[in-house]
Amino acid sequence: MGILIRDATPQSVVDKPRTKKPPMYQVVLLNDDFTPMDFVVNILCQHFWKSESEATRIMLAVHHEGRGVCGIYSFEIAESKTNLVRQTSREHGHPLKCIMEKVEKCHGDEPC
Ligand code: TYC
Repeated sequence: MGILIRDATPQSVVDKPRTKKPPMYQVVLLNDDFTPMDFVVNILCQHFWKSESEATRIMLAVHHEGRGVCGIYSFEIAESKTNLVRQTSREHGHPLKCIMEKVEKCHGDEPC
């Protein structure tokens, strides 16, 4: 009789799906004292497909709380939108700051 060698891999690991969801990135606007409010609203409408009222809500959240999420995307899309916001702001002479952050955990009804 041969020797039975047991695989030490836990069943939970064996059962785990091998495909991992790609990481998602949120594009975030930061507040400053100089960028006009209507410029920020236009950015949100034109580049993030927000309605006028949703764009105004996000802009005011940034204004009062310091930052706000414009949307959640794959790395390439988030990078290109971040660069577009930065470039458009510079072209208009505004200091608007836009960053992208890896989404660590999805919560609530945020798309991820
Ligand atoms: N705080 C700016 C003002 O009072 C408005 C503003 C909102 C600027 C959002 C940047 O991401 C921003 N004009």
